[in-house]
Amino acid sequence: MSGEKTIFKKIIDREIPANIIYEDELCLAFNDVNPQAPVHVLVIPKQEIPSLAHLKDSDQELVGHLLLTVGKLAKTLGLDSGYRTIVNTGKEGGQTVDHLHLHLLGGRSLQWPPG
Ligand code: DGP
Repeated sequence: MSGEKTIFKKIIDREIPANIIYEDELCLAFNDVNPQAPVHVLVIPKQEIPSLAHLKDSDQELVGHLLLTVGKLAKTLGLDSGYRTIVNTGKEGGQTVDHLHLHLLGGRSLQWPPG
């Protein structure tokens, strides 16, 4: 990829700080800087993939790993009453950082539909 690093790539490279709660060879999870719920974690691949729309068939295992990681983190964080997982994609989807990320929100009763 060309151009300037995204803020999430800078977090991966430890160029800017983040409250990292989990890391493995494929992904990183850290607290959202602007939490929308008592628990608001972002799970991101270390690989630079701009959005869900950029995923390829060959990313199947990685995507499964990201989703499984969300579920495991939810358990670890004690979200036994439920939680929400969101992937905003593109401008109208509300995506503001061009690095694929899964939001994990919980710790309060969440409303539906979103805005
Ligand atoms: P989205 O709107 O789906 O692209 O969500 C991007 C999220 O990233 C948003 O909830 C705020 C969060 N965010 C943006 N910049 C930073 C940062 O520098 N650090 C952390 N921890 N989160 C950030």
